[in-house]
Amino acid sequence: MLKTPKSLRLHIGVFGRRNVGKSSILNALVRQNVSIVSDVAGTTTDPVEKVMELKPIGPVVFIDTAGIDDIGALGCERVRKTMGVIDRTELAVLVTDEWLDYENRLLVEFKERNIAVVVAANKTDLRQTAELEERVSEVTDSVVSTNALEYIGIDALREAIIAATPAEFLENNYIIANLIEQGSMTIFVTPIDIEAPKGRLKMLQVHCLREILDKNANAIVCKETELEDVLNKLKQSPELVVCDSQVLHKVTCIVPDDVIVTTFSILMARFKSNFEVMSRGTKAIDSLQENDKVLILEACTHHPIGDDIGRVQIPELLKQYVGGELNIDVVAGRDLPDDISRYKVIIHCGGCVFNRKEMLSRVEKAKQAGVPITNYGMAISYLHGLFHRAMEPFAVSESVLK
Ligand SMILES: Nc1nc2c(ncn2[C@@H]2O[C@H](COP(=O)(O)OP(=O)(O)OP(=O)(O)O)[C@@H](O)[C@H]2O)c(=O)[nH]1
Ligand SMILES: [Mg+2]
Repeated sequence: MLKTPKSLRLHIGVFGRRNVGKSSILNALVRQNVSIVSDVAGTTTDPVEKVMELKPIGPVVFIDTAGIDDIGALGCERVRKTMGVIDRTELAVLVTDEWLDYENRLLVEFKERNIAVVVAANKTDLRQTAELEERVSEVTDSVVSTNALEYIGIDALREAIIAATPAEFLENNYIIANLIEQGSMTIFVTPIDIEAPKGRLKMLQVHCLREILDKNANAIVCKETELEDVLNKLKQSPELVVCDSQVLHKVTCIVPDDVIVTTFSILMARFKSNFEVMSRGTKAIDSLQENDKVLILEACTHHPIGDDIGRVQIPELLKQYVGGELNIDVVAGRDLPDDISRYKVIIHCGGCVFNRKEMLSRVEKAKQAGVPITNYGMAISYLHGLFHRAMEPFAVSESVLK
């Protein structure tokens, strides 16, 4: 893999009203003309993304957005898209040339959602006084004066962004390394079926392999059909087996009981989501009754193929478990159905293509709607009676496991 996947990059969203200089600021920050600039209000319509390395943070993605004050039917649609970008924003650059109610509302939204904010008081060349900066300082402490046309204040803005970066992006945030010891052996079991990406491994698996190597530990990758053979060839049992959810049942039949077995999507729930909420949400499966509504959410929008896990496997397991029909909606991509409170439980995929913030935003929305949320790996292990085993490596309270 040549590049860090987008989902692992710090997401920096650039927000503000139309024409304040959002695209100019983004271009100046990345030193490239990636976003179109013009004096026509409403130039940026769809979010524009640019990935880059920002030392010392590392890989980031900047997202330019349409103005928050856009009007008309199309304008409303653009504002909706901009608000959607907030769901995946970890750090917001709020560009302004006059502090109005729009700015106030955006700031409140960021603060409520725990999103770090840096304000760029742009177009300094058009102002005689520091009135705007003083006004902003009353409501937030990170404000930088900029003139995007002449690149003035852009280095200071970059520094302010680095200073405001959430600690988890500066510290090491592991997916598997803190579950294994140096010198240990992990086996990855991954079916190479028609759903497997062509000619490569899933990025999550590559990421895990890299962490294992960094830890001076070892890994073997095999298909579920070869697992027994691989185990027979090893002189001692592996410390950990991680498999795709759809082969969990098969894998646990092969791997000795004293070996820890979990799934990639459970690792994802820990790495990218609210593990505690999702673990607790799993138990809601028990309360399902015939004809209840279940929402299955999938991050990728791939064309459904074969025994698709979200569309076929989980629904079948759920119906068997409940012993009757269920009303199951499967929704793929970024948009959530309007009223999620209609559902009895939400089952989410691992979310490899989402960043942590977007997953957490979804968990938060489920919480606000009062709907329990769980994830593919947890739900499948639960439905197979293997929840306890698949959750064993993680510190989960007994009340969740029972
Ligand atoms: N004088 C001055 N003009 C600026 C500055 N920054 C941007 N502009 C100008 O302001 C106009 C709007 O800039 P954009 O970067 O397109 O603004 P935007 O916020 O992305 O606008 P929309 O995409 O329409 O929402 C352009 O004519 C820019 O050249 C600045 O610091 N000073
Ligand atoms: Mg723009």
